[in-house]
Amino acid sequence: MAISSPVTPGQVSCLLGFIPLFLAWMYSEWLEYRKSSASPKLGRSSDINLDVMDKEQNKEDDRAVLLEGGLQLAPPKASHVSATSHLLRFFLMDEAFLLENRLTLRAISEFGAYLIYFYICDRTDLFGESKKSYSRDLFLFLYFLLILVAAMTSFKVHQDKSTFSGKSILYLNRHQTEEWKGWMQVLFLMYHYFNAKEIYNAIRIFIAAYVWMTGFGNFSYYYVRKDFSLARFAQMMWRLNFFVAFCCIVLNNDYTLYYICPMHTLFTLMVYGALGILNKYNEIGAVIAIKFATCFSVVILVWEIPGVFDIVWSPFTFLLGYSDPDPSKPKFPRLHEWHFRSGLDRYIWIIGMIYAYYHPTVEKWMEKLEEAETRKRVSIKAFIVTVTLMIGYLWYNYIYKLDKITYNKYHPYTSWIPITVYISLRNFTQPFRSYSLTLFAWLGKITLETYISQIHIWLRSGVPNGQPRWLLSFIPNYPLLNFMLITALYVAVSHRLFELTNTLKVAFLPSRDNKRLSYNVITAVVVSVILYTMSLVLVNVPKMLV
Ligand SMILES: *C1O[C@H](CO)[C@@H](O)[C@H](O)[C@H]1NC(C)=O
Ligand SMILES: *[C@@H]1O[C@H](CO)[C@@H](O)[C@H](O)[C@H]1NC(C)=O
Repeated sequence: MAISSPVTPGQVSCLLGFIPLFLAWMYSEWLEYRKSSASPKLGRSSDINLDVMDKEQNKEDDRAVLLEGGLQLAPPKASHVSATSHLLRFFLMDEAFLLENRLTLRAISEFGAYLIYFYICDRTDLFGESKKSYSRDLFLFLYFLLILVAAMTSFKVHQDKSTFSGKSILYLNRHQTEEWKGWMQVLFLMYHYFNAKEIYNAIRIFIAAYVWMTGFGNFSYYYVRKDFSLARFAQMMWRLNFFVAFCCIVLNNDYTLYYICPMHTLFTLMVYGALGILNKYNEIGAVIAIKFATCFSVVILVWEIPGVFDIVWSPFTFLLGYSDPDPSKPKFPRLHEWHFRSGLDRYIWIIGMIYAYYHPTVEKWMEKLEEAETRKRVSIKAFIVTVTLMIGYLWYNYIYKLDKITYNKYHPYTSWIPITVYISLRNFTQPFRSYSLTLFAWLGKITLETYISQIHIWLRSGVPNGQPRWLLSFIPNYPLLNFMLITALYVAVSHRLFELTNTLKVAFLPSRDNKRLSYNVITAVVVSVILYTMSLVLVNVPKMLV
């Protein structure tokens, strides 16, 4: 098994960190086994931890669902966990401690195992690779097949969750948003797999739609819940960056190779900042208007005025710089990729915030419309649908059909058109609003993981920072069979990674205990620095000896 690039200190530190945790997990399983065989009745006691965690998670989810109905909940009670030195207990191999944290250790081990799998698939020659090929027929066949399957097996009519509060239907329901993400994600991924160049422009729209949702979702959340706490902030960053951070270290890639992650992190921070600064005055309409105007001005300043972008971002080149190692590609400055990616969707998150702000108004208006007499209702709706379709058609004809380079120039200013058309058509009748295909919603939940994993365990990049130009191949010469096998593995692993990110988040980022949270953060930093120093030495000593 040949390794395609030299080992980095980052990789060595991950391994050094992983091995003791893995051994500790094995040991804790053995302790658990011994305990349960000694007293069978108590056998499952340490699973409580996970149960509690699951419940916690469900509670969070429930609250989020309620929130979408515009309900406010009383702040939950603070729970105090003593912050005795966990690290010390770990080093002493304290049995009770290991038993208590067995499931966390298990999650870490599983997570580590996937990263090793990523490395083996992408950076060694153990498995083969094959070329991408595009056939429109096959592409559409697969997509429509998936829609058929989804429609037959997972069609669902959602009952409105907030009827008790007097509202007739939840216009922005999670199922719908997640389903929307799913629709787009499948096409986005297939676009990469089959190298479907002809839908390039559509892919740009999908990414804009994700960014729109970032603005929309986060605005609604912070506007209603006003939770700008440290814990919440840390959890948000964890959700967006935990997995990708490890991918970067283990595979020795730049952050911007996974450009979706820095982009969403940036826009999430912008929404957070926009609402968090002077958040006491958010109820005042004029303040919100000024905030929107400020957002626009910041974007115009940074992205539209030549030179400003470089001044603002060049200190972050170490984090956001990227160069494609492929010698056949033109050489650009390190920040070029980041400029391009962040620039394409620079406005759409603000549009998302504006839609979120007016959402309750539109909702009320739509409720009234639903109650209006049939003739009036039908004619208003018909009018809206006709206008929407016309605008959609004009956009398609004059903007979408442009070639890729020209299209990209117009994209930042026009991407709101197709997004608005979709939203308006998707919501125009009440039954239509309440349907969703849960299979797509399920896929929509794990978009971040499927996005990151595709590069390594579905496609293949081969070298650090390489674009995924090949397909991973387990069964040579059987492209379709291989596609099926690889895809099943890939989706399953992505789904597990999604769950593990959550499990570990609950374990390491307590919601209502800032002391423990800071303690965990400091510990993580200290441990990483020590591991990294050790690895630097380990990697460099043999070189110096030679
Ligand atoms: C309509 O549906 C989309 C999802 O398909 C949702 O994101 C949006 O908020 C809805 N619009 C309104 C006005 O309710
Ligand atoms: C905020 O945006 C990020 C990035 O898209 C997303 O993952 C997260 O779920 C959003 N938060 C809320 C509360 O909608």
